[in-house]
Order: sequence, then C-alpha cells, then structure tokens
Amino acid sequence: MALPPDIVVLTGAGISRESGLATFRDADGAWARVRLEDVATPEAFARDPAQVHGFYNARRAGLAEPSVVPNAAHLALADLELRWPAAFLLVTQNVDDLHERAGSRRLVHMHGELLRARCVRCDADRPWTGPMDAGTQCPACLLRGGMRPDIVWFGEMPYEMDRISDALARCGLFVAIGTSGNVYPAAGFVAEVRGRAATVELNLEPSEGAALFHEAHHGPATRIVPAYVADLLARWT
Ligand code: BV8
Repeated sequence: MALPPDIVVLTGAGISRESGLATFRDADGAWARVRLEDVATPEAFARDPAQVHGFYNARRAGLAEPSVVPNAAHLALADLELRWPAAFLLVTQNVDDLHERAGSRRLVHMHGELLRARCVRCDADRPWTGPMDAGTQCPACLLRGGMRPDIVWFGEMPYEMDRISDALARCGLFVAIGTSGNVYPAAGFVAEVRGRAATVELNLEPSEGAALFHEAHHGPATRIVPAYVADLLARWT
C-alpha cells in the first residue's frame, strides 16, 4: 500500500469568486476596471499614492461586507488540511482572509494580505482593517507618508518563497485551484513539480497552464473542490 503523498495546494482569485470577491482577469475582474500598472506596482505607488491607496482601501472595505464569507471550497480545503495523513501546505495568491476564516492554518500568503500594512520607513508590519492614505501615521515610528498595504506588487519578490520551494520539492500531489496561470512565479510551480508529482487543476475553465496538468476538473469551485476533496479523503483515509 503506497503512502499518502505530501500535498501542496495553490489557490487564486477564482476560489473567492463565489464569496463575492472579484477576480482579476475575468470580464468583470479588477483589471477590467483599472490598469494593474496604475495600482499594483511600486512605480504606481511612488507616482500616485492616492490612487493606489484608493484601490486597496476599496478592496479592504469590500472584505468587511457581511455577505463576504468563506465558501464551500475554502471550507473543504480547511477540512482536507485537518484530516490529511501526510504533510499539507496551502499557498494562496489571494490577499483576502477567507482561507483563515474557513479554518486553514498551514497557509502562506505569497502575495501579501489586504488586512495588513507595512511602514516603508521602519519596516514594521501589522494588522490593518481601516483605510490608509499618504498622511497616515505609522504607529511604530510615528512618521507619516510611509504606510503601504502589505501586498506584493508586480516586480516585488513574493513572500516565503524558500518555504514554498521546500514544500514543492517534497510534494507528491500539487493541486491548483481558481488561478488563470498568468502570474509568475506561482504560474511556474506546476512545471517545477510535474516530473515527480501528480498535478491537478480545479478551475472554472482551462487555465494558461492547463496542458501541464495530469488531471483537470472544470466547474465552479464550490462544486468541484468539495467533490475532489471528498474523493481524495475516501481514497487515502
Ligand atoms: C516577481 C497584488 C521577481 C495583490 C499580484 C516585467 C517586469 C516585472 C515583472 C515581470 C515582468 N514580466 C513578468 C514579470 C513577472 C510578474 C508577472 O508574472 N507578470 C505577469 C502579469 C506576466 N510577476 C511578478 O512581478 C511577481 N514578482 O516576479 O518578482 C523578482 C525577482 C527578483 C527580485 C525581485 C523580484 C509578483 C507577482 C505578484 C503581483 N501581485 N497581486 C493584489 O492586488 O491582489 S498578482 C495578482 O494576480 C493577484 O495576486 C492574483 O492572485 C494573481 C493571479 O491572478 P489569479 O489569482 O490567477 O486571478 P485571475 O483573475 O487571473 O484568474 C482567476 C481564475 O479563476 C480564472 O482562471 C477563472 O477561470 C477562474 N474562476 C473564476 N471564477 C471561478 C473560477 N474558478 C473556479 N470557480 C469559480 N467560481
């Protein structure tokens, strides 16, 4: 009897879509309304901090809407983590807190978190739920003008890449959920592991990297993720 494989799960904006949060590249996504070059790069923040703060303040406020709650896909992944008899790591590109609120603990936010802020003057980072602007004072160094969302912008190094690489090197199963496979390095993980791990895509439709996956299930996350998790647990526990 083979041993259950270590699992790495990668999620993207598609897993939060049915919780009411916009994705990026769908027709009704964030990049249909604003250019990523204007709100999600360090250059944009230096050029027009008010526009960047406005973009993130609106998304941070949106996350506090009572209707925005974890969905069945988030909950299924928290259940899988709890019951899986081998190592499990959830790597999310998402900056929302729906995985935590669903109960996920072994979780890495590689692109940062909407509900955290960082001061570029003293580098202190902390939870942040309210709005922020160029005049916001840093609670640590008391200076103004240095507060930014604790988000990884384009051209910036994603967080915890060593931890992610270690988990990818050890995993025997890699599952990508709700991501279009456009943004690197996340979009490159499947190519990194496919020679030694089973790779599965769970997405509304085939992603850019669809051809690199050994297995795929297409449909809304709230349907295909719980079904996939139930099948995996039935097979191995
Ligand atoms: C880096 C900020 C290296 C947070 C994000 C030129 C200059 C500089 C860099 C580059 C360059 N060319 C390429 C690069 C690399 C760049 C990159 O990949 N660019 C792309 C656009 C080509 N990457 C970077 O810059 C990264 N950093 O490379 O640093 C480095 C090296 C040395 C030293 C320093 C640095 C940083 C990338 C992170 C950028 N930040 N977001 C925020 O505002 O949210 S990326 C952004 O895209 C989000 O994080 C998002 O999560 C991520 C990926 O998007 P997806 O999650 O996949 O969402 P998308 O809308 O695309 O797709 C949704 C999918 O869900 C779809 O497939 C859809 O079908 C599906 N779906 C929809 N509904 C459902 C569903 N599925 C299931 N059920 C449903 N109901």
